[in-house]
Amino acid sequence: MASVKIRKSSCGICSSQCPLDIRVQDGKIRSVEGGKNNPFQYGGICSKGAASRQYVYNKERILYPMKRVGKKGEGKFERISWEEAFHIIKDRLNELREKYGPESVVFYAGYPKWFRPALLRFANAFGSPNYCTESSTCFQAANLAWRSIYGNNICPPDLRHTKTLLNWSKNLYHSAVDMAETYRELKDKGVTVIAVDTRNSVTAHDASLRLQPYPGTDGALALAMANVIISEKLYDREFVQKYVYGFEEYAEYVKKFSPKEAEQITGVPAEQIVQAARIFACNKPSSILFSASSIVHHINGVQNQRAVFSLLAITGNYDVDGGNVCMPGETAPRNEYGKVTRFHEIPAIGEKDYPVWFDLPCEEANCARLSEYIAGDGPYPIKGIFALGLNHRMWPQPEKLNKELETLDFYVNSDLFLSDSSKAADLVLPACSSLEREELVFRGGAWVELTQKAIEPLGESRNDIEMIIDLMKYMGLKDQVLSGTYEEYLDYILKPSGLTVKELRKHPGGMKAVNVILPERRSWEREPVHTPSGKIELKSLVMEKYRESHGIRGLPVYCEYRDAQPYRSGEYPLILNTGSRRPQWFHARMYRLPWLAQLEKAPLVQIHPSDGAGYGIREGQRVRVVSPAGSITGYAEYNIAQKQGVVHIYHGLKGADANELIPEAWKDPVSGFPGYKSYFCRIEPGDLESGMNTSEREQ
Ligand SMILES: Nc1nc2c(c(=O)[nH]1)N[C@H]1C(S)=C(S)[C@@H](COP(=O)(O)OP(=O)(O)OC[C@H]3O[C@@H](n4cnc5c(=O)[nH]c(N)nc54)[C@H](O)[C@@H]3O)O[C@H]1N2
Ligand SMILES: Nc1nc2c(c(=O)[nH]1)N[C@H]1C(S)=C(S)[C@@H](COP(=O)(O)OP(=O)(O)OC[C@H]3O[C@@H](n4cnc5c(=O)[nH]c(N)nc54)[C@H](O)[C@@H]3O)O[C@H]1N2
Ligand code: SF4
Ligand SMILES: [Mo]
Repeated sequence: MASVKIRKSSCGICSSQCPLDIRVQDGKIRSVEGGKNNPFQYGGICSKGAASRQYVYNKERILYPMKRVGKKGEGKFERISWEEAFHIIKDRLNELREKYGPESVVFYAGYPKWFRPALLRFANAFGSPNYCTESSTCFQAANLAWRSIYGNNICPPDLRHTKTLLNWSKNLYHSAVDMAETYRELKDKGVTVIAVDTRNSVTAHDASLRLQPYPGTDGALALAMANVIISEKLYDREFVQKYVYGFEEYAEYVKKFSPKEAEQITGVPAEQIVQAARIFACNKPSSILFSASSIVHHINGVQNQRAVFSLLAITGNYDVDGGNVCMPGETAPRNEYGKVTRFHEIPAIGEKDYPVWFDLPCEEANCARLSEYIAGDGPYPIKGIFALGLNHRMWPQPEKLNKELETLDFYVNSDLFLSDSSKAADLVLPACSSLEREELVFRGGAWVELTQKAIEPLGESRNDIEMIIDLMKYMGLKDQVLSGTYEEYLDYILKPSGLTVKELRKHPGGMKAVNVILPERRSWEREPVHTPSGKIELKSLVMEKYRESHGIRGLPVYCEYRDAQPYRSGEYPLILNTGSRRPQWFHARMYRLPWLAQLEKAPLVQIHPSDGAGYGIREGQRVRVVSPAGSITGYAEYNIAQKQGVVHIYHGLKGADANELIPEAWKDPVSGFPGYKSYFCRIEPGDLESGMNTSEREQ
């Protein structure tokens, strides 16, 4: 037996990319632990990372390229060589380009981020403006809200110097373990943490003050805080006068949201709103920690998020020490990425429906209506999809989307697992995990790692970027950066840092970049803000342009979603909130890992005990959740951390997917983001089974 070696890798399951120490023997992974001796990580990993061996050696891993032999969606495949796979892709994509134009092919990325720049280059070289990603449901709407006000990419809170942290709905103990230690330390340092969360989450529980609004009412809450800050003259008058546009109209608008009125809308006691506003405005510097999802997963999401972000502008907490601070280079107008959707004369999908997305710009096409565009409701026919990690379960009406995917002339998906989305494909490509490739990881403090390949890729699985490089060569597509090897591509990315792949290989734990650009604060003193007015815009001139055509307002107006008929009529009296992160789940991916699957053996429908009593549903009992769009069955779990009148279900579960309950049209008009976290339902008792059926969790 060969001796055990430790390889310095990183976990690729989520974007935290925690460093891992992998013990390897005879080419097999023996154990996985948090990476030691890493100055920017504390050596801990979450339950998902700890189950890495079950992720890598999973029985559903795809090990070879496969070609469909049965009917579409039947899931019958035959092993083929990479050469044959490339040949088919080349033939079919070129055929579609000739027949329908390059725009008929969509280049799509699921959650993983690491390969995205290469996929974008592939789309550009092919000539399609339709590079789009899972970010049509995640992060970009928050970023868009930010950009509409501050003109640059979203700025994180300066946790080192802040005195008040307004944690507006990030449940980081469950969703971003890498931040947990820093967050925990804030309290010891005397930082006042205010949590805004619809539930008393584990993270909110640690805060000094907790506000618990109804889902999707965050805009009203933030506007009421602004009401207090302005009426009590706690705002930063000098900053506002010099650097802010639209203050008068905004101040007039927030008058409607007195704390008392906001209490009616949000369910947060008026005194708490006043208290939070005073602390945020007076105990400065203050900053806001935001979520990529919870505030923007509503049909009023972008405006609610803008109302939240506006609080930084009126209190002078933008780009100052301890406030929300610009990253180096982030104040400059957008780079190569920013031009993406404008490289092409052909408009991208989503441009007509969501123009603000493109004007600000969000740097990629908007695929919120992908299913409808495939069905023929787009600007032109969509005939092919080249996807890396497409998973239909993330979208509202997932089964319908999968059926649409089956109608495409050509659909190829690369994934680690043979997911149901892959089963709808003509061609399936085997991707490898982060433990089977070298990868660049950039951490805080200008720390850069080139992770080590712990083991060789299983079967014939491949690193997606290497695959794209080879495929582009095979297709004769030219690209400045992807024409060499994977290593040359990595060196290109590293260039500004002053590091090289060769050097990093000698330092498996990582190195500090040679060229470090230190951020300079108070960018607004040196240069105009990159908005049409040159100032921070409380009234967005970009958004106001679409008032007539799309009904979009420049002010962060609050829109009451509960006015919708299904709720008002009383037929669906409960608010449906889905997808709050669970520590052991990662969208629709982790159910196949035995260690994790056993932690929660059945689909849970979380309800408040008083709703349980009101609707005659006992804890553990089977319960049917019915919405105007569909119904699913799960098991009731009483949850006192959430508000009465709200039902919460995790998403992505085959056989009980919460996304079947949400209609396609339930979308934010600015971003197209689905209203995952505030739709309507009713609950009905099912049969009184005592045992839970674990086979329901088969994916
Ligand atoms: N374990 C695990 N970690 C993950 C993921 C995963 O699937 N599993 N996914 C990753 C991804 S893609 C993302 S986007 C992030 C998201 O991670 P987070 O930003 O933490 O988002 P969530 O967990 O969806 O929600 C955070 C909190 O928002 C609250 N909330 C829900 N609706 C509302 C609302 O309308 N208003 C307010 N104020 N609060 C609300 C919930 O109660 C929850 O406690 O997590 C990432 N990390
Ligand atoms: N109801 C509801 N729906 C939601 C949400 C919600 O809160 N509620 N959240 C939304 C959000 S914020 C997000 S981000 C989306 C996420 O939704 P998805 O993008 O579907 O996320 P995942 O299922 O994590 O990943 C997609 C696929 O990528 C594959 N994959 C992983 N690593 C690699 C790799 O290196 N290469 C390749 N080729 N494939 C890989 C995985 O196996 C998986 O099948 O879901 C959205 N959907
Ligand atoms: S938080 Fe967990 S899943 Fe995410 S990278 Fe770290 S160990 Fe992996
Ligand atoms: Mo996300």
